[in-house]
Amino acid sequence: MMPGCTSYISIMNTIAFHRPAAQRITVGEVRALFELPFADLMYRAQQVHREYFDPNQVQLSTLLSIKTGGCSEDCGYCPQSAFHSTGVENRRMLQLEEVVRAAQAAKQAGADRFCMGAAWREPSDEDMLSVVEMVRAVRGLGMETCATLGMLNDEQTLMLKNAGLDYYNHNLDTSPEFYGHIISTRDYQDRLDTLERVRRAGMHVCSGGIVGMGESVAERAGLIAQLANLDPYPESVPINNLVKVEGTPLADEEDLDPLDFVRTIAVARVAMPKARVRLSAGRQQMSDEIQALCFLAGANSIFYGDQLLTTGNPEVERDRALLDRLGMHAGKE
Ligand code: SAM
Ligand code: DTB
Ligand code: SF4
Repeated sequence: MMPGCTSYISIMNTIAFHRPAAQRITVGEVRALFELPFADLMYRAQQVHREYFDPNQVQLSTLLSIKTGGCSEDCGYCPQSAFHSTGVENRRMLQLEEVVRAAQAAKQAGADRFCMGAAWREPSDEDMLSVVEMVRAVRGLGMETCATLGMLNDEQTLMLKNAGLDYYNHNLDTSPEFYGHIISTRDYQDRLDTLERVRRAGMHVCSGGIVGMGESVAERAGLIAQLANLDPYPESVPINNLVKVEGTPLADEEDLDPLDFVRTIAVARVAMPKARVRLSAGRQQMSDEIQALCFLAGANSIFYGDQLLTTGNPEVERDRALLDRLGMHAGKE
């Protein structure tokens, strides 16, 4: 088999995503990356990034909240948890036509992936029937599909796969050690089990976390090590900067040094060379210059559209202007 032919490339891709047990990255090794001088870390991240990706290309995903608020989980960061009074209204699930209209608009604006999010601990059987229709319809528009619906059982995972779902987003959120400070209503292993089901069903895994929740550098390193040691590691890794929402337990958390956010992106890039690292929540509060550093650090995907789930995201015009200023273009190949 010749280097360059399709099957050679696909075998090499498979090998690269797997990290044999002997090559597991330790929390200490990830921490050592965090502690490199900024310039050295950025240099390493850029070397790795350029090995596998066009550094001027960014993939655009648009989010839509298909079911908002009233969630039975107690995630300390989340404005949609029924445990917190944040003023987010509980809304019924969107109708199929509303979802299709939003996906058409996202495609028109230039997004190639449409991600449907629901404020559920897990979907009910009835919910699944509607979601499956939505996935089919969005796929029918020629967009990549992603969903984030909470925990899944085997049957639900298969239903999504059969409907043509490309990616399932389910975040580890933080390290196993820090997790209990943030969420008490489900445990870390539940999350790993859902990711394992998604992987076994043959869908792409999208999993990342949140920084700026008061975790230590070691705990931040613990999150990246967990993600990187998934076998294979996720194809898509969203790194969220905590959006502090009034009424949530984390509303008064101290701001993360923006350069530590950039470092987290760079470390994720080095630890997971072939993953799409997504510069996710928190961009609205970030300067263009910090976002530019995130792209230099190896971020190559963003949420694109004026809204995340319940909070804001930079306006499409601001993003277009930023990508223009940086000579970057949208794409996913
Ligand atoms: N309910 C499903 C679940 O938790 O798996 C799906 C939706 S949930 C809102 C998806 C992810 O959004 C969470 O795992 C978390 O990483 C992120 N998120 C939620 N609130 C956030 C906030 N205030 N700041 C940053 N990220 C947040
Ligand atoms: C992810 O990692 N970040 C997105 C998406 N996956 C679903 C969600 C961010 C939510 C930010 C808070 C909100 O808008 O409610
Ligand atoms: Fe519910 Fe997801 Fe928010 Fe947790 S992050 S409260 S599971 S919507």
